[in-house]
Amino acid sequence: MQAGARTLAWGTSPLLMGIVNVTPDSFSDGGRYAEPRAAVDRALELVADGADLLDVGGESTRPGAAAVSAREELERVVPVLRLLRPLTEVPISIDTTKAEVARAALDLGCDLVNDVSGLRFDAGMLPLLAGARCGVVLMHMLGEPRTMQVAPRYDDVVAEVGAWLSDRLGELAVGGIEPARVVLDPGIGFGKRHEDNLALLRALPRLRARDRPLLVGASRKAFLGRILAEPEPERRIEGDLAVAAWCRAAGVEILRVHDVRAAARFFRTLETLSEA
Ligand code: HH2
Repeated sequence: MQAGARTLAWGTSPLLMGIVNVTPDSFSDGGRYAEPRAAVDRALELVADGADLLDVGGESTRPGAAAVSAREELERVVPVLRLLRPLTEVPISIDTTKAEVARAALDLGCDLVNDVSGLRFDAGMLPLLAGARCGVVLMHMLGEPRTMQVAPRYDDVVAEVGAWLSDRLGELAVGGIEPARVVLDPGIGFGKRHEDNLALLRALPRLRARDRPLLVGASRKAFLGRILAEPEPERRIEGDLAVAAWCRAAGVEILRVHDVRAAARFFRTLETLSEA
């Protein structure tokens, strides 16, 4: 699919979206890359490790995280994007729910906007993206990060998330964002109980509306901590790789991961084994 000036081409394994958190309070790598130069070095390391895309974010969305102002988010991500854009040709996505941040990122050459609110939090986001050529990651979240894990409830999580993605895709189309530019994401961990996350991962093919590509972001998340009885997010790699194999078998197009090197080597091995 076309995403801004760049093209995403699907293969037998999902494309790897490497996570670049420019936040002091990310749940998984808390503040390590908050300095622009360090974030750029990390991004280039992810590309060398095999990242097919980069997702740059300046606001933590972990459960309970406090919102940051647009100004603060801009101060975090703009220096990184300005330095990074000329240094790599891989598509860059901006992880933001704010139209002002998305606009600045698109002006600096970002190719996709990854809005975990499903373009709900900022009324300016839909018209902005309608007037752009960028790719759009449309993710399902119940509520908002501050409260989403308080008491999430579904009668049938797969049917409800699937219907929401499909309906929202239609609303985006009415607003001027063609479905051909949109990637769908069930939003693992965003207003979901443990069993909801598992049900969604078990039913991935059912979440695909209008043949659009699927993105899964499960890397280091709490449900893996629970399965593995592992409190340290950075020590959940076995869970990440199991999810990677699972998503590959389910035909997922993009996997959002922290440890790109491990995932790339894992897929390279699987691909070599499956060559006829
Ligand atoms: N998960 C996180 C952030 N952005 N975007 C999409 N499309 N899908 C996801 O599952 C997703 C996302 C949370 O992970 P992380 O960026 O590691 O942590 P933080 O929220 O602290 O930035």
